[in-house]
Amino acid sequence: MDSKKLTARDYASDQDLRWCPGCGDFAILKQTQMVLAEIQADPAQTVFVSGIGCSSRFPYYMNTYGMHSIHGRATAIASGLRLTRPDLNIWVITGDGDSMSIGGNHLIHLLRRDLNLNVLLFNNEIYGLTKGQYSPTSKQHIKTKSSPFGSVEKPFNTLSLAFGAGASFIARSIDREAKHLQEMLKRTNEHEGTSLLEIYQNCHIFNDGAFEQFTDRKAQKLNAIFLRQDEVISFGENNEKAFRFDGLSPRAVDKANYPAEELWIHDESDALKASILCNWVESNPELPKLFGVIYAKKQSNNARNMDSDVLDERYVNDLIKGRKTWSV
Ligand SMILES: Cc1ncc(C[n+]2csc(CCOP(=O)(O)OP(=O)(O)O)c2C)c(N)n1
Ligand code: SF4
Ligand SMILES: [Mg+2]
Repeated sequence: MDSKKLTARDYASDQDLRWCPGCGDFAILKQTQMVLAEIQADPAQTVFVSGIGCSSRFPYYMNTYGMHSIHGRATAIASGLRLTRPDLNIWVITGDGDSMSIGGNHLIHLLRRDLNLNVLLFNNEIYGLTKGQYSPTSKQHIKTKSSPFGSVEKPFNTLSLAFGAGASFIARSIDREAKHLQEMLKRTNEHEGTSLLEIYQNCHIFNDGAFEQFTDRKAQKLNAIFLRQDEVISFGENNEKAFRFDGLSPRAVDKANYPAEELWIHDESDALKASILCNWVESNPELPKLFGVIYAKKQSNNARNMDSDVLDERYVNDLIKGRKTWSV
């Protein structure tokens, strides 16, 4: 890399952007390019691997290495790349259909293996590219081309799914919150291991307004909790509500009635509390949805060990020359 300071524009390719005007993907692309400029990522060492979907067109628009791969298999292809090229900074771009329908199997095993990859899950709660069928994250009863009478299935709780699969980093942001999205992209990149960043993304053609309750300033206060490390988890129109533990059960209380130390203070490294956030807060329809870093496990460098175990040539050579192989 030459010594010239790179700007966000340097990470943009010369390809025409083919997303519908107004699509949330534009904002995510822009914030990603800004973050890469901020950290001065070397384009020659950076790779974006995507599956199939509108969101998966992302690598075309990046002036880095990239691969628009196979539906649901970006996670598998990126895993192979990670194991052979530990020097690269690898990002996986996937949609809610790509990662949770056809690619569900590969996503959970990547999270379990915890290879050092950054996964950006563009969740618009719909299949955009194929023109508006419901997806595993679509709200129940949604009427789409493939569910004309309303969908029957309950959507995945994405946070709980990731936590259950053993994810070491789980975060959520949204296309319209530029600063927050930038901060989450940086955190995603910094984490050693598989980092899952779910990004709510508006598909204004097939599922417009699905996340309006989190972007409209007034509605956001009632419907979203923005988690901050070491701060009381608070919500409500005037941030007047918080949680207080009754044994292992959190109860919503008026913040003013308790000293801060008696309230739930967010600690992203606490696995038990992360499990309560993912499995209880997130799935309670009466509570706001979570944004920010929900869980970030303090790593013991397992991810690196696994890379080097698999890559250790001596091990492979011993295996091939050893007694447990034979020629036919
Ligand atoms: C093997 C295979 N099955 C189905 C398809 C059709 N297909 C292409 S993209 C897609 C879903 C995309 O939805 P999502 O991942 O949510 O991406 P979005 O377009 O919403 O960004 C489907 C079903 C395909 N291309 N290949
Ligand atoms: S169909 Fe939806 S997700 Fe796809 S480019 Fe258009 S607005 Fe974006
Ligand atoms: Mg989608």
